[in-house]
Amino acid sequence: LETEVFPFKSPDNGIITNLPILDVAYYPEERGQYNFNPAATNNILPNPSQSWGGIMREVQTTDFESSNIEFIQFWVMDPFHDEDGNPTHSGGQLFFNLGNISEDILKDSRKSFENGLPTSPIDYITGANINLVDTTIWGRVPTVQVLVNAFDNVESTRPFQDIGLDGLNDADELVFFGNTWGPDPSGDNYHHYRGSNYDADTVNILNRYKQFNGMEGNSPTSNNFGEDFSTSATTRPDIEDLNQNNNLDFRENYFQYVINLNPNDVSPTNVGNNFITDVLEANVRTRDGRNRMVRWYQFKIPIREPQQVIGEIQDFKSIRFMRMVMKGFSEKIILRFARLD
Ligand SMILES: [Ca+2]
Ligand SMILES: [Ca+2]
Ligand SMILES: [Ca+2]
Ligand SMILES: [Ca+2]
Repeated sequence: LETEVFPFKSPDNGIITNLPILDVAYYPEERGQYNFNPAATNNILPNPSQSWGGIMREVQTTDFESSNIEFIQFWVMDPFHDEDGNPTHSGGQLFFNLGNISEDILKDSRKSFENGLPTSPIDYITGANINLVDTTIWGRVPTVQVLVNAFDNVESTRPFQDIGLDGLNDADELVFFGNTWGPDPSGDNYHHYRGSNYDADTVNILNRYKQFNGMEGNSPTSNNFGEDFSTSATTRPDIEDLNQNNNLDFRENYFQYVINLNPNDVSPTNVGNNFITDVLEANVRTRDGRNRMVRWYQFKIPIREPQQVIGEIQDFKSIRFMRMVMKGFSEKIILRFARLD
């Protein structure tokens, strides 16, 4: 609830609001989508502290100078709190990148976009559709130009297009990458967080979201839901063009900011360091009727004082993307963000 983090804020119009929250769960031991690290066995990575995980998005107001944007500011629920966190967590680092960030997720300088893929099978024997795709180390990319960011209108074609950035369905992934990676070699298969099979197996809430960011099968049409509710995550094709300017941007010029996330650096005695500007403790009543202490930290990063400048970027006039990366963790960590501005 909003009042947990902002106890003195009077609710707008007397309505008690649920605070918009972004939960980020990072599993450094697990192979993510399109990670073909040869050291992985059964999808588990041997040196988790060398892994990284990140999310990026486009920035709508790109000129930070004329719009006077000075801080990245957010609240995080204490991930190391002894009541529900891990006080002996070995920790890691949280990076923020602001600037030009590559959209070329499958790094090959080619733009992957599901809606450019053929709407019927590719057959190398008959030659059907083979001129519509090029082969890359990651799979297939369209050779055609498509300017409308939408799937083909005919519903029956969806299974040929909604197959992820690799341009391969599971069967083709097996042909491409062999059978050492399991039944989903690219690791890109989607599953809605609700599902009869999840219910039957009483899968917990975190595991229910593990495949929700999958890009293969995340846009089923209603005849393919397989449940009596919509299992679609998005009606939009997955595409290596986040800001939708019809361009694959693969420059990496950005400002970098680093926060240390470990039980020593994120503690009530460290306010004033590590970009922590405030700490808040609140007793909340949980749904099962217990009283529980919840601690939130406020972080405020002055964007004019980056720790590092990567590539060529001089000013804050064209900040087109923001990326958040977690690195250096050897065990799972869950970050609950409130008001990430
Ligand atoms: Ca690419
Ligand atoms: Ca795929
Ligand atoms: Ca797959
Ligand atoms: Ca998709």
